[in-house]
Amino acid sequence: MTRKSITMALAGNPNSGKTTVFNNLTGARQHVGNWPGVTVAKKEGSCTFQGHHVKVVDLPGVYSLTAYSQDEVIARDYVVDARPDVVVDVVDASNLERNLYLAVQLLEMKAGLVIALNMMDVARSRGYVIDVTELSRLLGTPVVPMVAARNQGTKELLETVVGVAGGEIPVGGINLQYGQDIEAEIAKLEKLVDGNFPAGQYPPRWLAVKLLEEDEEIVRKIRQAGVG
Ligand SMILES: Nc1nc2c(ncn2[C@@H]2O[C@H](COP(=O)(O)OP(=O)(O)O)[C@@H](O)[C@H]2O)c(=O)[nH]1
Ligand SMILES: [Mg+2]
Repeated sequence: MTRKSITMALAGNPNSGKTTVFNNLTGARQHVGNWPGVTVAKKEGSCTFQGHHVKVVDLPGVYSLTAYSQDEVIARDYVVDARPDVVVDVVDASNLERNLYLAVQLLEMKAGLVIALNMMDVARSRGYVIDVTELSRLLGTPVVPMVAARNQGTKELLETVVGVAGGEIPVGGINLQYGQDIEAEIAKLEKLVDGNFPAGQYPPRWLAVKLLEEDEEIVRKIRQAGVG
């Protein structure tokens, strides 16, 4: 790909190693500000890789992307509003099941997702054998094994991020199926919101599911947009 600027966001559960990955990527090239309108710290940094300028944004650590906490709303809004080229979900390989909950939500949002499968040393020491290729196939998105505490996997992560940003490496998205009755309602709502929502970057199906969940933040945004 030609040289370009790439924006990547780091998402992940608290304690998955996000800050360690962020520091490995950016070194001293980082600064801390605040997310607009709130006192939550926003860390940004950058690095140069294979001639590309990569901006890295550290999102608040969250377990999911509902609207129940300020951190979740910040992370979610950044993914859909700022549209980073790539979202890297730092996943704790020793707590795979719990961590994949967020990964699935990001896949549902059709974020350009790369899984940084961190803490591989901890997973190994507990005797867990993770088939990385199979995990990547199942999720339909790249998975990069890492031991961030020893700066292992950083280069591979950047190679993958550059490949995804350039369109050479495919990323996945998934639609969870909710059964006939709910799917019928989703289809109706999807038609209503599709194209009507000014911030048209939200996937219509995702909006429809959030409306059925009565997600306060999305209901408010839809009302503001004067839809329905
Ligand atoms: N064993 C091991 N520890 C790690 C790894 N990555 C991060 N850590 C440690 O895990 C703890 C939480 O990491 P941190 O980056 O602060 O997580 P955050 O809450 O997601 O930002 C710290 O003590 C790190 O040194 C790893 O790959 N292996
Ligand atoms: Mg942190």
